[in-house]
Amino acid sequence: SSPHLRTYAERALQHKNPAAKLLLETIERKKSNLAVSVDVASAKDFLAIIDVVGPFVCLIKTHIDIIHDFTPSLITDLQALSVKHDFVIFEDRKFADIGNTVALQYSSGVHKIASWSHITNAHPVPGPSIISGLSSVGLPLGRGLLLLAEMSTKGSLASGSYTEAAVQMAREHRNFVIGFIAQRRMDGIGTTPDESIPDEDFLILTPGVGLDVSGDGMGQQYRTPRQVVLDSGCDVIIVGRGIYGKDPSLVEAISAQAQRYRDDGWAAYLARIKP
Ligand code: 5FU
Repeated sequence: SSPHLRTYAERALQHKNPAAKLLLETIERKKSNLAVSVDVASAKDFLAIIDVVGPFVCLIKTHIDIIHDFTPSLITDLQALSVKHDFVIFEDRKFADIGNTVALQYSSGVHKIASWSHITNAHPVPGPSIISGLSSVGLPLGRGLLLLAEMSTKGSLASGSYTEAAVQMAREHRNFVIGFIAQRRMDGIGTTPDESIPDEDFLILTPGVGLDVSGDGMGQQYRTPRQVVLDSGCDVIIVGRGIYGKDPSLVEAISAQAQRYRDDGWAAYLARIKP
C-alpha cells in the first residue's frame, strides 16, 4: 500500500537511514507529527520557546543563522533540550551551491551544522553533485537530507518538471536523501504506473501550515493540518508563527497553540490510516 496509508511505526522499520528511522520512531512515540520552526533572533527566546513546545513536537526546525547572539553553547543547550523532550533537530539551511562548497558550509564555519543537526535540506538546482557533497559529510555521521521539491510560497518556481527531476535525483541517493520539503506526496512522481517503484517511501515535511490566517503578506501561503496530512498525505506539519505568534514571552499561549496543532495533525493522521 501507499506509504501514507501505513503507520509511522511500520514505516520506521523499513527505513535504513538513521535520521529517517529516528524521526518516524519519535513521531510514533510522542504521537505527534508536529514540527515547530523557531524563527526568532535571540538565543534566550529560541531556547525558551523550544522548552515550552518540546513536549508536543517530534522535531524542532532551526534557522541557526538568524540568532544574533549565537555562541557554541547554544548548540549544547539545544542538544540538552532535544534529549529532555525527545525531539529530532532539522536545520533548514537550504544549501544550493557546488558539492565542494556545500560540504564546507555543512561541516565548518561558525555553526558546524553537520555536528548537531540530524536532518538538513538542499535545493536540487545545482544537480546531483549537491547530494554527493553533503553526503560526504553527513552520511558517516548518520544524518539525513531532504530535497526541496516544492515550496509553500506564491509563485514558486519549484513545480512541474523541476519537482519531477528532484524526485529522480532523490531516487539515485536513497541512503542519504530521506524525503522532501513538499506540499503533497511524491511517491511515483515522474514514473508511469507500470514502472512505479515498489518500496518508495519518502518522508514529506510540509511548511506553510496555519489554522488562523491564509498568508503573511510576504508570499507565504498557509493550509490547515487536515489539508496537509489528510488531503495531501504529508507526514510532518511545520508550524512557525502560528504557534509562537508575535510575542515569544507568552508561555501559556504558546503551549496551548502547540497542543492545538499537535492534536489537529494527529487527528488528521488517524483519519488517514483508518481502514
Ligand atoms: F521550504 C520552505 C517553504 O517552502 N516554506 C517555508 O515556509 C521553508 N519554509 C520555512 O518554514 C520558512 O523558512 C520558515 O522557517 C518556516 C515557516 O514559518 P511560518 O512562520 O509558519 O510561516
